[in-house]
Amino acid sequence: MADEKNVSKVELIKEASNHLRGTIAEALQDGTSHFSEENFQVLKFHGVYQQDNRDLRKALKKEGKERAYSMMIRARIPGGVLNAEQYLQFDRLADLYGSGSLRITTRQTFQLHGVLKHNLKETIRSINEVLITTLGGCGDQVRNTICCAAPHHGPFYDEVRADLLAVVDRLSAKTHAYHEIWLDGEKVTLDEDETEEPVYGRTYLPRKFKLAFAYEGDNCSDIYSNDIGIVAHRDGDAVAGYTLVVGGGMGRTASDKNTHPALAKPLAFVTRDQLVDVCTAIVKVQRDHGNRVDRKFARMKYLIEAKGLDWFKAQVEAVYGAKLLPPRNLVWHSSADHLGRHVDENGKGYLGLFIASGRIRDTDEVPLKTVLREIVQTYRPVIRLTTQQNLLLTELSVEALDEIEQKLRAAGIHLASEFPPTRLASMTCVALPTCGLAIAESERVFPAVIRQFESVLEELGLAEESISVRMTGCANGCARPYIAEIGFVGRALGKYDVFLGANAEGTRLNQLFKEMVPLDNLVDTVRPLLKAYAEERLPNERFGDFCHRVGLERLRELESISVG
Ligand code: SRM
Ligand code: SF4
Repeated sequence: MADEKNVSKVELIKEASNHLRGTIAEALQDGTSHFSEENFQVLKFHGVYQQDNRDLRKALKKEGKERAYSMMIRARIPGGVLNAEQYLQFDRLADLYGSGSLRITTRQTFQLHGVLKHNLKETIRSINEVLITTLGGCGDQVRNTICCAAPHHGPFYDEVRADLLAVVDRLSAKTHAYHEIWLDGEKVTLDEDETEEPVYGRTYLPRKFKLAFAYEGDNCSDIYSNDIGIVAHRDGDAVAGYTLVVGGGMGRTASDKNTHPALAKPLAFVTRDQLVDVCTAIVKVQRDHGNRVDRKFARMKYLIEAKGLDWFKAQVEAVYGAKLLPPRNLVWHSSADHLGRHVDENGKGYLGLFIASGRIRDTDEVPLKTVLREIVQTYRPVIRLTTQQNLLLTELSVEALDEIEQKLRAAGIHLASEFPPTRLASMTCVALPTCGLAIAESERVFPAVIRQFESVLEELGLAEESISVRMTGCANGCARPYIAEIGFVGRALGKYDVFLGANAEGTRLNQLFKEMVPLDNLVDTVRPLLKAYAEERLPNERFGDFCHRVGLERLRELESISVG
């Protein structure tokens, strides 16, 4: 690696970081408000993003002052499962050191925003105190591994959970740097032939790497947008094995037509015994062959595209040491989140709450954060964060569910059944003011967009339809907008590209319909298409399928007639 030419700057920083130490420990003591570029890159591996308040940038610059720096901390919570103590710790830290809100992400974990550099160590230490790590929250390694959040019980689900944890364990970074820096762990001296990172080596992976588990039939975790999607098949009450799909990813760069989102493709069927080793082999193939020169093309999807799936499979088989079985056929019955009131296989109740944009905060109108804290303190539920930024309160008695529903209603917090179906299927990314890559608003403007959208649906007699609408503040695709029936993707401040025609199962990408649509015109742009959908749809046809069936040309015609 050291003598390879032209590797990207981040590769050099990783290599020089001594397994992610950099000079973070020293920088934590230097009294400044922010980290150097090198430490900024290394910190990501520890689950920390250095950000600044972009609302204040211009004014501060004018006054000759430095940016308002703070840190975003992203935890790693495999499958999104938290106990009450862990939830309450995040709730507390958000007020104590963060900006007062908790943010559920599209990969079912928590982010804390607004943590000042001098509080960073104490915040990370406190997260670890409740046995949650932030190592692997970000960076060029395996990120938080996601899974359907429904609280199922029984041997099949227990086996999937055990396999998920085994995969996470094998593919997590092993560096001692994390303990040394944040938990004042002893420095460990290794023998010469020992390595701190048996899977990753000195330079980790070429790029971020994402894994998702699903139970066959239920694609609520959007497996096709991951580097590896792992689908559990049933054999009676046990796991028969897993179909692996590989090479998914949403990211693109608006200015480079060669970049694009991709859906993962079926690779192989593996038994439970094979799963961890085959996943490790896939990661190693990407480690050794992925692009380390141009980060725009460093995700595994581009390696598979460049070399072909057959080549890729042969490499995986060579590293694993045996031929792999062909993948099984995958059929999806649902991809909706597990919202509303349910009783699980053990007779325990659970309540799936819709959390707009995953943001848990108190506002003047709704004390959401306070009420959730009180509920968690009183009923001690197991909390499950979903991959659609929502939250499930689980393992509750039916009486407790009644009481919780009453408390929520009394506080003005709507239950999932009280929202229009389209709202429940919506997502946004964070974007401004914290995201350094945002070029347009998302989370902050979406409430007005979705309300306007819902009134058009109502007017057209479509209020009961579920149409997935996802918005992002740039082309990176953090809310997976390219597998939404309607995707609004920020292209410039106040302007969005509109994508249409993905399906509800998450197995078809949408297509670019119109570029640079002003925020105020987004809903009017799709209104004529919704009208045509209301009038011309086939029985049970979803909006995404309608758009796909009639095609872009006709959709554009409909829109231009209405504008004209
Ligand atoms: Fe993301 C970068 C937020 C899920 C694709 N993402 C970022 C950063 C860290 C911006 C940065 O690099 O400076 C954003 C921080 C914003 C903030 O202020 O909090 C950010 N991404 C998010 C979250 C919080 C969005 C949300 O609203 O929930 C999600 C956190 C997930 C987690 O817990 O790990 C989040 N990001 C995703 C997803 C969806 C997913 O994984 O299912 C994607 C698309 C899938 C994929 O990876 O292809 C995604 N984020 C990106 C990309 C484009 C990657 C690429 O291959 O090109 C970037 C930019 C990059 O990596 O250079 C990015
Ligand atoms: Fe930031 Fe873009 Fe991701 Fe939104 S999609 S959080 S704007 S990187």
